[in-house]
Amino acid sequence: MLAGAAAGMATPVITSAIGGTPALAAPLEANGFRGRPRPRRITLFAEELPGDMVGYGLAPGEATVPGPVLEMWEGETLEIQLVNNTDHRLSIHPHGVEYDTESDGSPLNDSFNAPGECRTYVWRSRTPYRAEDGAWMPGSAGYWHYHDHAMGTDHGTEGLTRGLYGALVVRRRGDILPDRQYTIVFNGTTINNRVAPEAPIFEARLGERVEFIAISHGNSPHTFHLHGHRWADNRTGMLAGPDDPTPTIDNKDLNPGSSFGFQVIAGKGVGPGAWMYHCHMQVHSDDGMTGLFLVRNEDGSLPPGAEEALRRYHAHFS
Ligand SMILES: [Cu+2]
Repeated sequence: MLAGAAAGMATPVITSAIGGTPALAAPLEANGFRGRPRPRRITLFAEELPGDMVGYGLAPGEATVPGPVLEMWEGETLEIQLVNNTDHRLSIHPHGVEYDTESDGSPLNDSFNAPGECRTYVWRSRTPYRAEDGAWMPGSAGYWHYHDHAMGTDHGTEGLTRGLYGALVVRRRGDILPDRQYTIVFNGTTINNRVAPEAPIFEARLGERVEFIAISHGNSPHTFHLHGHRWADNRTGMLAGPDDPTPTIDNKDLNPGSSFGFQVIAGKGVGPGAWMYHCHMQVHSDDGMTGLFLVRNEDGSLPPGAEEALRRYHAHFS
């Protein structure tokens, strides 16, 4: 049985049975948000995992690679208490949000967790604002990511190699929330530290809104390609209207430290089926940087040909 977890529209809290990207929503409205939100506090646990991996998790024993999707609404502040349950120095370092040097997560700024230590990191975000000279400055909204910056080297090279990374989504008020959400990290020549036929199989039902967050780490350039689907090359992956000149793409450069995200309507115009996603550098895809986006029928059943495609995926790379 390959069924992923069901998910509602009201909240982006989603856990995938395959791929391991539990999400953390930021329900500001439920907290009585009135323009200036109180800091929201979460606790993350860094733990050793089988296969020489290390992951972040929202509870002891729940660490995954990638770690949970952390979400903020623009304007919100997130206080992260990181518990280091390993014997290694490690940290958490975000992209895209604002933080003081004490929350940098780098040994350079003496900002990390010693083995067994608990440490709080504070991330701030902001809405677009007008500078004193009148120019508009960007807000924090975007598909970002976080990662270790201290294990092994001063750049966290061992931590990154072993899986200490995850997605950070900062949403603008009014952004459309997905039915399902998946993190894809091209790390070295792996996908989420796995290669085909063990690379993640992400699932959805025909017509569901699916959000992909793509991130890269390591020493190689990559190109991310998704079969049968396309998106607008901007912050959200969506157009503002029929005349929006944003290019439409289905393939995008993904270099170390980069990230982007987009939403698609699963199977829209192409139908259900086993759709590949992969790195488009041939030597990488041939070596197993290939996974599947399995779009089921609306009732959850598999469409004709999907079983065979799944078998071929497993046979081809094993
Ligand atoms: Cu590649």
